[in-house]
Amino acid sequence: GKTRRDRLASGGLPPELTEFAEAVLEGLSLEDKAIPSRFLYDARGSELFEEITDLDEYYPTRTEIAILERYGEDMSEQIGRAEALVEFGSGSSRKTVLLIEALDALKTYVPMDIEATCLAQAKEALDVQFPGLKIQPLVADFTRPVDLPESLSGTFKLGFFSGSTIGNLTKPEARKFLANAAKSLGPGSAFLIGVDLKKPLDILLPAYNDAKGVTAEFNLNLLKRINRELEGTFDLDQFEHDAVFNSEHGRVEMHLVSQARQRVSVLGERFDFEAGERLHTENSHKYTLPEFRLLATDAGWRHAALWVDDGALFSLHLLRL
Ligand code: AVI
Repeated sequence: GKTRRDRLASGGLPPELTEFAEAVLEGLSLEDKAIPSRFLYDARGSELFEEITDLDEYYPTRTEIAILERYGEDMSEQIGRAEALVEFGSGSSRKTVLLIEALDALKTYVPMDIEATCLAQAKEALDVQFPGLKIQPLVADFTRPVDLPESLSGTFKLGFFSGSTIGNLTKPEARKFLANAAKSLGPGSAFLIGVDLKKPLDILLPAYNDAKGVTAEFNLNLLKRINRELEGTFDLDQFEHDAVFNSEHGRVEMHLVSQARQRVSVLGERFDFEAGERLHTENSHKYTLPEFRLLATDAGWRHAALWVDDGALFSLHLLRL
C-alpha cells in the first residue's frame, strides 16, 4: 500500500514540506499527541527564540555567556592549541566570538547547520571581525555522522555545541548524537558542550513560562505554521501554552492544551481534541553534573574539565577522545 509519504509526495506538496507534513500528521494521530520540537523554528519561531534568550526569566543564554567570559582563558588553556573549531548548529555568534577570541592557535571555523541561511549569516558576521580566520560553512544534519572537509584531517579539532540544545534530545538521542560527534571529529579531538542543570522549579519553570508571554507565543507559533503551510484549521484562541517539569525524565516539557472539545483539520485529515487534551511540543532535559558525565562517557568520550557559574545554573563540559 501507499505510505503517507507517497501520498504526500504525489499530492503536489513541495518536498521541503513533506517532512513537516508527515511529522504533523503522524504526531496528531498518536494516542498522546506530540510534534517534534525542531518544527518550532520557522522564521518567526527563530525570531521568537532570540527574544526568549533576552528575557529576565530565561537564564541559560546569559549564564552560558557569563561562564565563557569569565573562564575563557582557563578553557583555552585546558583545551590546548585547537586549530579548527567545528560548531554544531550555528548558534548565537556572541558565544562563538568569545570562544574564537580565547583560542590562540585557531585557523579555521566550521559552522554546521541544516539551514544554509543561518550559515551565510554566521559567515558574514565573523568574516569582518576575524579577517585571518578561514570560515568554511558546512550544510549538514549534525545529528548524523558528518564528513568534515578533507583539509581538516590531521588537525586538532574542537567541537562546540552550546545553549543546552542537547537538552532538546531524548537521552537515547543525546547519547547517539555524542557518539556521532565522536565519529565526525575523530581521535585526538575535543568537544565543548553547554548543558543546563537541574534546579529548583521556582527558577526552572518561569524560564519556560515568562510573564510577557513570549514563550507562549513561540509555542503557539507552531499552530500558526501548521495553519499556513499545511492548510491547518487550528483556532489559536482555543489552545493554551503550558510548561511542566516531568521528574521521571528530568525535563521541562512544553504543551499546548486544548481549551475545549474540538475538531481540527490538517491537509484534509481530521483530528479530535478533548477539552484539556495536550499536544506535546518540546522536551528540554536538565542534567545533574554526574548524570551528564555518565552520558558523555557512555557515548565514548572522556570527561576532561567542567565550568559552572556560581549559582550552579548552567555548565560547560570539556570532553576528549
Ligand atoms: C533551544 N533550546 C535549548 C531551548 C530550551 O531551553 O530548551 C528552546 C526553548 N524552548 C522554550 N524556551 C526555549
